[in-house]
Amino acid sequence: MRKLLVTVLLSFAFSSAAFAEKEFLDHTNLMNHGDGHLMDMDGGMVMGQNTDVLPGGCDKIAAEEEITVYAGHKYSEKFPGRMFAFDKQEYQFEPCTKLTVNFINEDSIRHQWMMHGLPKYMYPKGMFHLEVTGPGKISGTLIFPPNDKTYLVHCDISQHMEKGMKAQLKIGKGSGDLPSIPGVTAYVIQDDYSDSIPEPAVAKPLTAKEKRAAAAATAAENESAVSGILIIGLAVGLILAPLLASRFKGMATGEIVSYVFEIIAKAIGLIIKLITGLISMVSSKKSIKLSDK
Ligand SMILES: [Cu+2]
Repeated sequence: MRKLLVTVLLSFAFSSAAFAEKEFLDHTNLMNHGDGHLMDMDGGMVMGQNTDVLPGGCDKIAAEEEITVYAGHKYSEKFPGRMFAFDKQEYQFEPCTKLTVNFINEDSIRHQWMMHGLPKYMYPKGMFHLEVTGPGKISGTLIFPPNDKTYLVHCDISQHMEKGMKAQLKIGKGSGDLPSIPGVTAYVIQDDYSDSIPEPAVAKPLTAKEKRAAAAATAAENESAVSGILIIGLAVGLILAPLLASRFKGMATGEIVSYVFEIIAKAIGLIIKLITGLISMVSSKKSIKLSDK
């Protein structure tokens, strides 16, 4: 009986979701939210879908094309130091092309194929965007504007672009190259994988004698600071005491209290003015130093 129970429990554990390979999902059943925005409840999303509106300057759809984009960790293996990548880093199409993108995510995390810089009058935020959470496929369509331009395509999940999931898409002749496209253009920050990295400098530990000397110096410093403040306080008290005594002669207790509060309020106001003045002085000095890049 016990053996049977163990077997049942084990087989249940191994067949449960935690142990199963993530299933590949074909996101075809999307809800249309309008404005080219489609979604499902399984992490699939399309934004900026446009299958029929011609961008200004296009007389007609010049060509109909279809591509399949693969996204995943394994595509970054040929780029040292990168973690994620698309299977291709560069695309080129003719102006006014209608393009359907089949986006396949091969990782068990969220990836996107996001284009920026499209005309905002027809693409919300100038974006065309495909997204899949976990292994799966999603498709979307857009129509390119007529001008030669280079568009950034990337995954916008935190750090995925910096870690390699980045490409450029040229319409016509494009408008130059974007930096840090893996395998296409130079990295803005170049990693160093040579073995000539110098050993980090290690601070020499202090000897017991040096430690004692340092402690004594700190103590002396603290002491002198305390006695300095004490002397200033005493001096101020000594000067103010006779002045206040003559001032308060013949005043009622209530009057004295309100007078003292007034002085305190004035002093605080003065200190705040002084501090703000100092801060603005310091910050204005800093802002002058900024170099134009
Ligand atoms: Cu990603």
